[in-house]
Amino acid sequence: MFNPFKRKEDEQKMKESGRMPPGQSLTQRFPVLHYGPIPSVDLSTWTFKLWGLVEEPSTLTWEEFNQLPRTKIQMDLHCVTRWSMFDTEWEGVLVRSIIEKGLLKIKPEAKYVVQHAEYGYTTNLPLSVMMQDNFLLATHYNGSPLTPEHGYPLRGVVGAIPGRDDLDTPYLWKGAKWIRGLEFLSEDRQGFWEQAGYHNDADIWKEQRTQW
Ligand SMILES: Nc1nc2c(c(=O)[nH]1)N[C@H]1C(S)=C(S)[C@@H](COP(=O)(O)O)O[C@H]1N2
Ligand SMILES: [Mo]
Repeated sequence: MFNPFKRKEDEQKMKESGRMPPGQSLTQRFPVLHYGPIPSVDLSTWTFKLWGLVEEPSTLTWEEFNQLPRTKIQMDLHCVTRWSMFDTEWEGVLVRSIIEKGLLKIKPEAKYVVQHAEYGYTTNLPLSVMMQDNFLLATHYNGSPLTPEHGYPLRGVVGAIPGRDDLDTPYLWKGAKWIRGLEFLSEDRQGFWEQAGYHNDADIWKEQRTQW
């Protein structure tokens, strides 16, 4: 429930515990933020493609995607527009686990990954970041399937795992809602917001919001 007094209190706690990145403030609601319309999805024709610098490009159906090994993680989300949400719970597929299990074989030259979503939205990350524990191809949020506005049926999501100072943590735009595939590259290629001037690395602790 929205409660302004509780909000301030919780925000203070997060600041004291070192979980609040500079320039952020706590939100109690899950804002919806994206460019363009919300796609409608037919799971019987939905596919997820893996291509570029991979040994074998593949196209997974929804059913096949759901047979991949699954993981649950708790993360704090930080949006470049300055809201932060704490202790959110996500379930889905870790890119590292499909690579480690040999379900996806990437070529050694692959160093960067572009997420491709509906309507041409893209965002880029180094492969090393996408393989961390804090990047998930998520089907569920807080125990339920994603809602259409938050990326149903599948989204990339990236956030901070409390205590994991070893992880790079980018802002939330580095996770594409309505994601339909991953393209593996040897050279970096900037995505939608990055081309518009958002910071390529987007580190929440260094406050890398824009390139200007
Ligand atoms: N496909 C797509 N994914 C997207 C975006 C978008 O415009 N299109 N916006 C990004 C931005 S800027 C943010 S902050 C988050 C917001 O996720 P939310 O709406 O679930 O809060 O989605 C990211 N993923
Ligand atoms: Mo954003």
